[in-house]
Amino acid sequence: MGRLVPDAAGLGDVIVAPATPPGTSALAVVRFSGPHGTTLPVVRRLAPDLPDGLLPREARLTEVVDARGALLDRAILLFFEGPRSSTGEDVVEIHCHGSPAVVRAVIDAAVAAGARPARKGEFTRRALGNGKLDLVEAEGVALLCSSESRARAGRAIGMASGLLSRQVGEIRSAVLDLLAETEAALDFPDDVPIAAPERRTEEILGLLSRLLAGRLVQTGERIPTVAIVGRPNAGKSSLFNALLGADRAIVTAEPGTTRDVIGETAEIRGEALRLYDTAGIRPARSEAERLGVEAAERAAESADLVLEVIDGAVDGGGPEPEGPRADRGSRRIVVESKRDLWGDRRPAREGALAVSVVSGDGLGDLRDEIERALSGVETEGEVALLERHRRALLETDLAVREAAGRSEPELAAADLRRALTALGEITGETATEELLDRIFAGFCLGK
Ligand SMILES: Nc1nc2c(ncn2[C@@H]2O[C@H](COP(=O)(O)OP(=O)(O)OP(=O)(O)O)[C@@H](O)[C@H]2O)c(=O)[nH]1
Ligand SMILES: [Mg+2]
Repeated sequence: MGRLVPDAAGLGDVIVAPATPPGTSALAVVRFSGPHGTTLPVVRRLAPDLPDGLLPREARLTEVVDARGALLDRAILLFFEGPRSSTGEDVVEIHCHGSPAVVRAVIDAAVAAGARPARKGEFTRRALGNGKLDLVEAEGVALLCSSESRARAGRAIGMASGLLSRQVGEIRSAVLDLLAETEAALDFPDDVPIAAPERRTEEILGLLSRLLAGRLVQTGERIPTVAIVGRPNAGKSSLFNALLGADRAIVTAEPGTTRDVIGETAEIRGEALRLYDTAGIRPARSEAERLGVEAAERAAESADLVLEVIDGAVDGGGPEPEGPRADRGSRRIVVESKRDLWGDRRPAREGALAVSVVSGDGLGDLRDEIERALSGVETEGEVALLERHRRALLETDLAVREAAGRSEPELAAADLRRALTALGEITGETATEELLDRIFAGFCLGK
């Protein structure tokens, strides 16, 4: 049967994409989704020995072949029949061996069999279209799949699992009640008590301010950078390794060991950050050292946080580092190293945090300080918001306040409808295609 309108968005296509990241792993998942009855015929061309009566949700070991019938892999295949699937359509997952070559071959074979490579976020967009999740939940999924730290993942899961949507829903139903009362006052001006709307307005504003107190997160949020700097031999590389939990940088008793900037992603108190070890700063004795010192200074200048390491084993804590001393606006924590060598003879220098990588003393406090310096915000029990959500909530707040100040019910009702539109933009009921395009462009492939 021909279509009445051309399917420009490709909604009728069977789409395919890897659902797992590139690189080698034990398993990789290739996922298909298509309208009812379309997915299995495509998949059968890849997996010709699938039985006719394939049951939904039954794991099947099957051979996967290319267009010429050559064996690509033996894999587990799962069929989820719409609407009981992640997208609401007929979904097939092929769990193959986690080799990038196998995954590529399976995708190529799928395309030869009639599937189309999915666009960014296309699976989630189909799920949205089929009412499997709302827009906030879709955004939460995107945030979750780009989360590099536990804390960030924790905030995303609140969004992805519908926590924010439920709270927005609560506000929405309170606004709807208020609107109903306001409209009743329009129709039957004499019957409605005046006091009720005030209490309801208070309730709505209270719910809004609770939500607005939530932490703002950004999609594609850059992870913060932390540079460790100081004089040669101060113990920078030792601290770098200790914070990383791995012996990544070379440590020796010889000053000038580190010549280059070494960057690694670390997790501190659940937050991901990029940690840099740098060359000790002193008048350079060679071209390589000079370049290393310059790179260290650049790293310190561009970092969100600088850990300035002072050698506690040198008399009196040693001279001040000559390098990136001047305050260039980045936050810094002064760390006095090697506490095990001096800690029972004298206190730490003023304003410095004493640590020892040998005894582990002070490392916990340092992690807390780093976390505090980078966030400055308490994270317990908060609801994460995207800037887009915050703007819509502020718009709702304004509209509800304006409604409360009106003496004419017609005008109040118009304000409240504006509030409902703003709330609907958050969960997607009143979101435009343009907004959806913008949001889904930020998704990863295969989501
Ligand atoms: N006892 C003790 N020794 C430490 C501690 N931290 C570092 N050291 C020693 O101090 C020396 C220098 O350590 P590194 O970590 O290489 O110092 P660095 O600042 O990276 O030095 P450069 O790369 O040369 O600038 C090594 O011999 C370490 O074993 C500590 O907490 N306690
Ligand atoms: Mg070093």
